[in-house]
Amino acid sequence: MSGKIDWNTRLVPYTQVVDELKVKLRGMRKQFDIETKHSPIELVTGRVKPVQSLLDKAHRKNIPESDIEMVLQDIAGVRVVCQFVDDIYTIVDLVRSRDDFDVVEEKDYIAHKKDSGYRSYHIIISYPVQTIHGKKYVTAEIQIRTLAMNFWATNEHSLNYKYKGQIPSNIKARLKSAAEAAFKLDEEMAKIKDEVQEAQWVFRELKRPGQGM
Ligand code: 0O2
Repeated sequence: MSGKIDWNTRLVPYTQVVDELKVKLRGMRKQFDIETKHSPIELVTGRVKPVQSLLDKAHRKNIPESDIEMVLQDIAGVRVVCQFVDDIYTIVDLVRSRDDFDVVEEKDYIAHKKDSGYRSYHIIISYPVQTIHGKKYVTAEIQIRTLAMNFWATNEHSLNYKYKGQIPSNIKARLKSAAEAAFKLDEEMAKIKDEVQEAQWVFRELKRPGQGM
């Protein structure tokens, strides 16, 4: 249950941050599409954590409501999904090199996957956003992962929700082997990356206006 804080008002700058980050990351994707044969960005999504989910997470972690903004780093979250594992590190370097926000922390759940089997690269940033009350620094989380990692994480997330965090052990075991399979898929695709990219580029060129198809 919500306490004294008016979260609808408090979350407005977070919504703006998510919107701005989506524009910027999609802009990067567009630029790659025009200037290169292969964009390391497949898709970009984003969300502000719903209030109830925010309060539930704070409750689970014993965080007082007044400390939520200070402690929870993923109230504003954007996700960059890539085709190949290499692409993730291209995006990580690009994010690090930007001067419109600061990188606060990096969590490499690819080199160090979570016990659940979760893999992804997280970058926590401090983003200056202009509000009607002046500049506010908002913490946001950028999750960068492959399509295979995303498929696994989305399914595991749904199961976690369904079982309220208590996934039965037989399903947990299946999820672990699915995580291994997703890892293997990323490895195998990396081996034929050049072939795949060339084929996709030819296909894309064919679809350009005035090229038939
Ligand atoms: P939602 O619904 O995506 O917002 P914690 O959440 O306690 O594990 P922490 O310290 O808050 O971890 O930060 P971390 O590790 O960066 O994780 C934050 C987010 O990463 C999670 O947010 C998920 O989106 C994703 N994530 C982390 N671990 C897992 C996992 O094992 N499985 C899946 N599917 N996603 C994971 P929320 O708040 O859990 O959920």
